[in-house]
Amino acid sequence: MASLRNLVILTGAGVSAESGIATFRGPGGLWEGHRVEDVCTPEALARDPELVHRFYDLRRAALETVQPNAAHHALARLDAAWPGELLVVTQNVDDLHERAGATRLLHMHGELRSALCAACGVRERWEEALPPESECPNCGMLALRPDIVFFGEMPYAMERIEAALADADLFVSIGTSGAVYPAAGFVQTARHHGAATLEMNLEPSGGSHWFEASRMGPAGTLVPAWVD
Ligand code: BJW
Repeated sequence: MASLRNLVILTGAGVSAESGIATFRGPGGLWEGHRVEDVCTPEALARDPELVHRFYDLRRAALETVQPNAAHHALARLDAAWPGELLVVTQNVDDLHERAGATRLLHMHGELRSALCAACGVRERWEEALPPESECPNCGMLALRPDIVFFGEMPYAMERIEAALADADLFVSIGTSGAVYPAAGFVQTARHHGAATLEMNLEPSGGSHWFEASRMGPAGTLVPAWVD
């Protein structure tokens, strides 16, 4: 990696799979019996807020029982050691990257440990299970919801991500199916701006053909081998 200076690393559910957090698609995917595309929507939240809140309360509670794995730790080591620009853009809503020590990190699809006020837009740390009728500590409205980017909503920090992709020398995608946009299009953006591209995934993803190089296998093995 001697001639490289600026790295953008996109992570998805496959990075947390070996920590025991289920991926979204494929056997044993998260919303069993439901397609994630059908339930992770603002309409589903409006229709049945209790169900959606209960689901995220369970997911948040489950964070207590999982730990970062070798892939999270390797990326945190890279973050600490890399002298150039580095940005880890995670689609994951768990906090395993930061618990491993990541500092240059963006959660583009939100965070389980955060609450979003649908009225004023303030984002607060989710200290305890907040029922749907909780008041926003900022504006007092009864509008707190999980700080999760649902389908049809704009992911976070897109301007910053686009800028990092435009400057990237290397774009690496780890553990994502490439099924969800705009993240699935980052490889094309990075290539357009001249970056080298590398995919690491358990199996070829929907976007594999966009990458110049690929390594197939579990992230907990591939990522430390790449970093160290
Ligand atoms: C391993 C492994 C191991 C396993 N090691 N690997 C038609 C065409 C194009 C786009 C659209 C369209 N219709 C609608 C859209 C837009 C839509 C979209 O993309 N829909 C698709 C379904 C087609 N996107 C949106 O609505 C987004 N917003 C948007 O587009 O705004 C407008 C906009 C315009 C212009 C610029 C920017 C924006 C919002 C998307 C929000 C996604 N939210 C979710 C919900 C989280 C809820 C929750 O956590 O409960 O985010 S969906 C879900 O999918 C989650 C994930 O972050 C996301 C991606 O999933 P990921 O991480 O790839 O997981 P999997 O399970 O799919 O794949 C795991 C991979 O790991 C697999 O490949 C395994 O093989 C691998 N793996 N174990 C390595 N050990």
